[in-house]
Amino acid sequence: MADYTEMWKSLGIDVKNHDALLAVLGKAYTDIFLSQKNRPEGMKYFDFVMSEVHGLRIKEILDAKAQGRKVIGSYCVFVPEELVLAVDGVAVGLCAGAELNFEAAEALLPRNTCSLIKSMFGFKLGKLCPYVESCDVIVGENTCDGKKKAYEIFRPLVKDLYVMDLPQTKSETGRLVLKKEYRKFIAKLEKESGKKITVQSLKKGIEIVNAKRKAMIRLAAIRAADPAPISGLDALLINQVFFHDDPVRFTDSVNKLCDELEQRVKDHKGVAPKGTTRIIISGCPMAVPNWKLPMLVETSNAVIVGEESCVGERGTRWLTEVKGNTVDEILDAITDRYFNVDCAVFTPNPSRVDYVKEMTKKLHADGVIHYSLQFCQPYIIESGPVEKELEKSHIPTLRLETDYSQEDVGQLKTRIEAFNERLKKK
Ligand code: BJ8
Repeated sequence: MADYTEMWKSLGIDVKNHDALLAVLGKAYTDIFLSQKNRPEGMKYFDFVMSEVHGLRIKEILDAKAQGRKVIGSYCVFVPEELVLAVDGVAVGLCAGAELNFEAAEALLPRNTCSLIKSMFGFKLGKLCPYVESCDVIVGENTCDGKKKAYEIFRPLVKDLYVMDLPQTKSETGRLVLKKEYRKFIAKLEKESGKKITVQSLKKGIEIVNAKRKAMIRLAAIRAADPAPISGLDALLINQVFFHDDPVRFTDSVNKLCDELEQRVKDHKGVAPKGTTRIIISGCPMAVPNWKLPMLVETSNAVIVGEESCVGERGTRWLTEVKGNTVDEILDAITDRYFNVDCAVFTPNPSRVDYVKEMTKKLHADGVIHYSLQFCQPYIIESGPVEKELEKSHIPTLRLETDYSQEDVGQLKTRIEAFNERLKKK
């Protein structure tokens, strides 16, 4: 990686601590990703992206800013990238996947807050994330109580926090709330960028994002093959890169990888032997660099074949229909698309478990691991009924609760191995 010290300094990054962070991340990446066997050649692009994640990509974003484009950060898949692209903005999903600076975060938040929220504070308070520091606007959302209340404390820490309200029921009123919020968001984006969203710019934004999601849908479908042509770790990484890479280049790279994977399937070539235990992970999103659980699963003689998560199929499986002759009509199509997202903050939320069942069937999975972050009430509470429903359908399910620390690694590994034994005896 080139020397980006001056660029980081210009963003107010704490360069010393940031250097230490990059060293830890680089080692973890080598140990977890580069040590895998039979990786597809196409993963080289994603290895490169990760090696430059705080370097070249940030430079590209700052170059875009210098040309007058606005950088819009977000923490949730309910924030439509289509709208950001329609004002020629740069959309960045902010990650919050590491246990960094939690002491500082806990000075502002209760200790029993989920790791994702603490990480969001940790990165900001420690001045460790060049993405956060590059944003012109950060978009929060009223989803779970944790995030909703945490944004109140987050607001004074950042340049411009814009909070979007979200419905909690899949009712007609809920849909109207969502559309109204998206309308308000358009006004914010137009004011910020000085550009008006037109039918043409909105359709162009939809096309770019649809192409990106189509590539992910293609990748998800290829993983039905046995032997698995790609590891769950690599597939998760691609889902994580989805949030911050240039969308057109990303789409192209995923499609190239899919060409290779389809050939692998024809050649019966995989990352693990045919017949290896196949697992689906369902639950809370895993933001970069949260790789703990997939690493434990895939070093326990199993392969992950799908993620029912916002960093996974919940975030990518729906496309936006390109229909309508006015911005308002197109906004209806965008609202319809996002209203499908079955996050556990919705009540009731039956489509989520239905889709886990569907995924299990189409990806020929042997079992499901339900992953919740500690103190995440929506997913922990929903995990009970999800487990019940899956077991009723003869889908073995393991419920795990964890955080970003490494303290429970041994305990988790034991439980995962015991679960694998159960799946083998099926
Ligand atoms: S649409 S899943 S990205 S809200 S883990 S902060 S829920 S206490 S992340 Fe999410 Fe949007 Fe839903 Fe998806 Fe709260 Fe739970 Fe923490 Fe969470």
